[in-house]
Formats: sequence, structure tokens, C-alpha cells
Amino acid sequence: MKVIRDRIAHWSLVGLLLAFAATSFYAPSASAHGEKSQAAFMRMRTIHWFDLSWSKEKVKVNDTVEITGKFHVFEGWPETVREPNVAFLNIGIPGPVFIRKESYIGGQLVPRSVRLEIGKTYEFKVVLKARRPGDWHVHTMMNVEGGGPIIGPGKWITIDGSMSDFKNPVTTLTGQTVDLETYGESNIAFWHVFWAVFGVAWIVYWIRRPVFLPRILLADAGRADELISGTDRKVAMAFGAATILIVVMSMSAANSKYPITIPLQAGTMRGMVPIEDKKPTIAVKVEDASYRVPGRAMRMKLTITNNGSSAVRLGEFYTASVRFLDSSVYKDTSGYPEDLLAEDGLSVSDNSPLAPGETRTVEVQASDAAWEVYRLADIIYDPDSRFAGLLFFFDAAGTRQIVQVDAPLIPSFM
Ligand SMILES: [Cu+2]
Repeated sequence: MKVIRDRIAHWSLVGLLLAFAATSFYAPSASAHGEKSQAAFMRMRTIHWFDLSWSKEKVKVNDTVEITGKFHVFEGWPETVREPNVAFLNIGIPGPVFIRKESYIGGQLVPRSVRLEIGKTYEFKVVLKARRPGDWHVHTMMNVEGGGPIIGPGKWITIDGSMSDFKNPVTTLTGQTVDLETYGESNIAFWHVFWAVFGVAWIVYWIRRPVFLPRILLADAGRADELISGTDRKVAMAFGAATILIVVMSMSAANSKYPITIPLQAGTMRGMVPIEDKKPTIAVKVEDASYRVPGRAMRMKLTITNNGSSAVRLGEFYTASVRFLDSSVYKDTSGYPEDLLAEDGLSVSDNSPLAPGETRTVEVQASDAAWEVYRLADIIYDPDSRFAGLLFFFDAAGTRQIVQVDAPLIPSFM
């Protein structure tokens, strides 16, 4: 019996050590930060980010990086996400490794929430200033009240230097230039320490004498009055008076040192100016769309009609941050994140120029590891198996037209 018990103990210990060793060596590096775990159909059917550009990939502390681009608020917004009546253009980074200097939607500064309209396309720009050295995965994102974060494509940006060099100067309307990195810090520290010491002094005054048992016994014996002397009363009055006096005096000192102060500025901004969407002269009908389970590709049967005046070819399909390109038509030069760019991921059964007036039905396949890595394949678990995306057509001169597609996406198992 004892032998068996010893064996169990022994092997449990070995198991525990193995488990510990295995987990301590397993340190995956996260390359996506939240978006992969979101429902695929929601990523496809909320906001389409495109024309993104990053001014730099490597910066020094205090340098700025500009992220610009456009986003389209999809017409078929899901019911499970509240409409973006109160939305905030955010940046997805692990803490303030950059600070946001400016952000604009349609040329207007947007430090507050904004109201976005479904179906519209907006232009945005975010200016970031580097703060903490490291390699950071920077996402543009939109926080929607009642819907949560809608995460855009993330790009790795390297910051070199030392965080102690970081400066964040701002000039107030009273003509004073302060560094927001440290402004007010010593004042906050002073007042918190001051009142903590004040409180401690009050406690120490009483605990110099025996605290518990003698007092309980005295109080039980009906002699509680003897526990508080005349001096104690004076000290208590002094503490009370000092507290009120210090509060009033320091408040008036604060008022005279900072005579001009304003309330916190807040309130949703309406009237964001969208881009004038030109109606595309190309009509696309999705006859059907499907994807293999398991697999890393989706296919669509499209009937494309060119109502324009020049011949066009399909160069790109975008869905949920992933860009599938046909490299014979279009090549990316924006430095789009590699893990989201399928440089040759789009194959069209017949991608010869579609002449004006012509209609053609083609088979389009969008295939890349990103389909699996970014878990778009997980649409199989979603309660709404529909996709949405953007198609980019180009004519010989390189003029681009964007057509939005939206259709059911049917899995195929055999
Ligand atoms: Cu990320």
C-alpha cells in the first residue's frame, strides 16, 4: 500500500515539474492583438479600412508617425453592434508607447467621440509621437459605444532611443509652456503625502498609549470618560480646525495660482464630413460564394458589368483587413502589413480587360494563409454566415474604382 502511495506521489511530482517546464518554455509572441478572436462576420461587416499608409516604420523617441487612410462604414451593419452614433477614432497599442498628438476625420480634429453615418466613407489621419522604445504593433481602430472595439490592420513600428528623453510640451492659453509628461506630478505627490502624514499623525497621537485591552476594560467598567483628557480634546479641536483651515487656504492659493481654469471639454461631434463617393461605373453581382472547411481560401462567382468608358481588370479583394491582390494588375507600395497582404492571393478565372459595355461571369478565388491565421475561416462558428468586402478595379491608366460586395458565404465540406 505504502509503495503504491509513494509511486503516486513520485509521478505526480514528475508530472507537475513537466507541466511547469512545458509552460515556462512556451512563450508565444502575439502578432495580432484582439482582432483574431472577434467574430469573423463582424470583422467583415462593420468597417472596411483601405488606402492605409504609414509615414515611417522606424522612429526615434519624440519623432512622429502619421497614419492616414480611409474607412467605409458598411451598409449592412450587424444588429449585434450598436450603430456608430457615438464612435471614437482610437489607436490600438499596448499602453501609451506612442502618444496621440492629433487625429482627424475628414480634415476635422476629433479629440472626442463622433457620429458616423452608415454607408459613408471617411478619410482619417492620426499623428503619433513615439514615447517608449521597442517594436510595437500599431492598429487604427474605432470604438463604438454599445459595440466595442473595431480593430483595423496593425503594423509593426520600431521606436529607438530612451524613454527618459520623451517630451510632451504644450502651450496653454495663458501663455505658459508645460511638459505634460511631468506637469503637476510634484504637486499631486505633495498633497497626497501631506494628507497621508496628517492622517497618520492623528492615529499616532492616540496609539502612543495602550490601545485595546486597557480601554475595553475601562469602558466596560463604566469609566469611559477617563479615556479622553482635556488635552486630547484640545488636540482634536486643533486637528479639526487645521484641516478646515488648510483646505480653505490651499483652495484659495490654488485659485490665485491658476485663476483661469475650464471644465473638462466633452460631447459627441456631429457633422463629420464624408468623402464624396463616386458611384462606380462597374456593377458586380455575387452569384454565389463559398469556402472549404477546412481550408484557406474562399471563392466567389461574380458577374461583372463594365458600364464605364475604359476597359477594367480586377486587382484586389479586401475583406476584414486582408488584401488579396492579383499581382499582374496591382502591386502594393504602401508597405501594407505582410501578414495581411496576399500579394498574389487573388486568382480570377478570366482577368483579361473587360471592355466598356461588356458583361462577364468569372470565378474568383481569394486564397492566403491569412484566411486561417486571422481566423476568417472561423466564420463557420458565426451565427450569420455572410461576408462583405471591397473589390478594386483598375483601368489601363491605373484609375481605380471600388465596388462593395456583400453576400452569403456558404461552407463546403466535401
Ligand atoms: Cu496587434
